[in-house]
Amino acid sequence: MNLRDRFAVSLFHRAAEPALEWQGTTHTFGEIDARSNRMAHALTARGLTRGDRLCVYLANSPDFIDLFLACIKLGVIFVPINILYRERELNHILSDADPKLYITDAELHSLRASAADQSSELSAVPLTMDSPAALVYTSGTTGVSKGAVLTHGNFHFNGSTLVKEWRITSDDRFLLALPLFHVHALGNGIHCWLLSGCLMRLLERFEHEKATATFLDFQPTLFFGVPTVYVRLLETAPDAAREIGQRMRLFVSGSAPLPAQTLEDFRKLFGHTILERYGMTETLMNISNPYDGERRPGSVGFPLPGITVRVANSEGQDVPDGETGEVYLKGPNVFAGYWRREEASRNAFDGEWFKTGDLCVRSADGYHTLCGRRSDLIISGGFNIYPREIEEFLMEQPGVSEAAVVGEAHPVRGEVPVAYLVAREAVDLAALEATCRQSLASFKIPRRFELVEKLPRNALGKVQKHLLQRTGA
Ligand code: MCA
Ligand code: AMP
Repeated sequence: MNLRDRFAVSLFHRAAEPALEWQGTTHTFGEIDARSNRMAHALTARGLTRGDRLCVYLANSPDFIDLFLACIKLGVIFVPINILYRERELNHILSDADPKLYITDAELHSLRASAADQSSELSAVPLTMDSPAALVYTSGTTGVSKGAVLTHGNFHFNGSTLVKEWRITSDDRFLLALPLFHVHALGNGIHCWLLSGCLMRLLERFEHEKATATFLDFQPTLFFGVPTVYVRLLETAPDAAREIGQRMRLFVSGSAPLPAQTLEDFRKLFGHTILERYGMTETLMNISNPYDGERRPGSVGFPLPGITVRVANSEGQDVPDGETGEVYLKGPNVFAGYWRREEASRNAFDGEWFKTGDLCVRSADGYHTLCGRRSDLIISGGFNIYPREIEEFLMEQPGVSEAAVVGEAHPVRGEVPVAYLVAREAVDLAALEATCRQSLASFKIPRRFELVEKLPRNALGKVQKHLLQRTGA
């Protein structure tokens, strides 16, 4: 049993049903099955076989889905790359994943041409739920991005759990506007769609200026967003919001904290309480507010069925309800380790428990509320930024002797990065910003650079970032 067998509930048994709307064209499940089979033959013709890696640097499109399904069917390991990454970030992933093939727009063009002549039938490759399906790169506190190995079983468990818990059925109309290179859209979006057999309209990206028109036109019943998307949707005119809310069944938020005020403002405008849940690349979804029952503002709810969660102190012992600890968890959702990094994989676990690095408090009635992280992490518009990576980059630049990057509150993006620099000689800040723009993904570029005489440090020499945040406000 593997993901291909599970996707057959839609790709084979619902072959004639409408599956995907993309830029005015509707594809059936059968067409998607055939397209991905042809793509699988085209990849085989390029020499790809089970266990090889395929890196994909593409925006959302049906081709992206074809490539993912082709990999699932062949046992090729799919490696999606954030399209906002620049050369430096790309080079690291390309050398680490060691792919047989790397697909950009140009390469896609020729691959599509060779797929067109291939057979739409494909024989089964022996794969199990333990077979690796994807490597998804996630940065760590070390600043080095690591590939999380996600198996067929991880994706299947996650998708089927969410379908059940969030009551997703083939009657749903699902609007997906998140980037497919992250697990929010790939692990939750694509899998909930294919396992439920609903109709999905895929957008190239979320554009807030067009959001109202898209919602009114497609009339979705199901939508997944990051908090920034919900803040943007608060700009919707009241009449349109009411109409959208009447058709809608479920709005889900995750990837970053949803402010309680946004949840409340959204409820007033659309008449829906957003369901907030919590996940990670390494574990897919862990904890979710209930479909029925109270969706508590500021809280992420209860562990999903089959997942065991503990809240632990720094010695790994359980803390009582009401006290802060780190989220430890185990279950069929937990990844198979970091690609070719045995030590990092070992360090991520305490025995059988995966250590998430997220801090939380559990209430007496079982709701979990996240309250920060053990390590530095800035989340901007749902994209993760590890300050250490930017600090190291800044310190490589001429004249910069020290750098500290902190998150500053932002009304739409949640947080944005700001850099504090100690210079050993004159630093041209405009040139520095231009260098960042060339080398780093747009969301990682500090929104401000401030020169300071020295960084505040504690007795151990560690930079006290909270002091910078205060002076920088
Ligand atoms: C953002 N930008 C993009 C895209 N998204 N460019 C191309 N394609 C995209 N898909 C760039 C823009 O060029 C711009 O760059 C900046 O980001 C902000 O764009 P703007 O139009 O102002 O958009 P916005 O209204 O602020 O909304 C941004 C967004 C985007 C649509 C919310 O941030 C987004 O799609 N975020 C989702 C990220 C995500 O899926 N995370 C899940 C990670 P410039 O600033 O240079 O002008 S998985 C995860 O965290 C775990 C597992 C979990 O729990 O889900
Ligand atoms: P990633 O490494 O991209 O998978 O991001 C995972 C991280 O996003 C988690 O470790 C959390 O810190 C954060 N995250 C995900 N969902 C939520 C949420 N609902 N509230 C707060 N933080 C979240």
